[in-house]
Amino acid sequence: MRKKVILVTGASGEIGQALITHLAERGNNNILAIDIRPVPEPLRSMCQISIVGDILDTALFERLVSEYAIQSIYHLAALLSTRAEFTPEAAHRINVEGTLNLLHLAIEQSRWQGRSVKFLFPSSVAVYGLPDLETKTKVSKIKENQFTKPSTMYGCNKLYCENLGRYYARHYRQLATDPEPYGVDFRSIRFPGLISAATLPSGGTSDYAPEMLHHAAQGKAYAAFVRPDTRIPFAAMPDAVKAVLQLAAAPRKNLKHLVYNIGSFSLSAAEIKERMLRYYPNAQISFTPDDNRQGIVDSWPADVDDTFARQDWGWQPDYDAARAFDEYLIPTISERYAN
Ligand code: AKB
Repeated sequence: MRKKVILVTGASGEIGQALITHLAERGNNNILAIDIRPVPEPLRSMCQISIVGDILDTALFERLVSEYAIQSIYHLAALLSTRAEFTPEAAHRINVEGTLNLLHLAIEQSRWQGRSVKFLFPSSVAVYGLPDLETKTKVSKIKENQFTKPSTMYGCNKLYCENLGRYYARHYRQLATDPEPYGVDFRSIRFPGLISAATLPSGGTSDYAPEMLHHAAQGKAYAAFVRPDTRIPFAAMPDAVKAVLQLAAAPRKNLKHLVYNIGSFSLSAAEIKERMLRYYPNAQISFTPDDNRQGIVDSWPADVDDTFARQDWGWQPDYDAARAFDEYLIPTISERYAN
């Protein structure tokens, strides 16, 4: 008999580590973790098995089909927006072809198991492309169907993979004489910038917020690569995990969409600095905008309209800005660097 598992790709990444920790703390001992880097302890011990593997390795997935009955897939592996700009073709391979491999794995598993395998896909506010700051200000809370003209390879990848997911969910092999009995149960969230106290970000353009926090907590000077007035939506990592699991648990019949915005709080870089100084009065935080990275963040929305997520699956953040800093970020990160 094949072992029943939950597959998590990008297991060593920020969302991956937070999700696996959360699942393990609630008794899930059937996690199959995959990452291009070794899954670090204590995370590895929380998983049934962890594999150092490449999501571009189709032979790996063929082996997995023979050994595991994958109940659901949390496909978190990706090259984020800044890193993707330095290697756009590699980013396309990883972010798009890698996702295609996972969708193919999901459709195969759906056939084997006689049911639609759930596929949770983290998209991003990077799929939006506001043409200028005036429009960004006027739009304020962006809706899912507005300005989806990304200016980064990462944003293009995420938007295309949302559409790939829709194809695998509703139209896969639509001209076949034996049409697909079970599409993939594809579900996606467009995440804002995520701030974790437990892990450091890597390769994102929203990273100035968590970097500011981690530097202040260590007493290190930090020069943010954006202007003080730069504003995008953020969420505390525990809310990101909550949203993924809440969407995964929602009855399919309640979901009128495949892709959802979620919002928690929207802060300018200056407002983040101001909050940092309340806790770390001696923090040395300055602003040295990098024009190219600034251009990327300026194309992202100031905030998101998450009405559909609230209506269809009851989304409601646990952490607004005040609670995120007072009850999660500062206590957790202070403890992290005190030890
Ligand atoms: C990035 O900065 O690339 C990510 C994102 C906003 O999706 N954190």
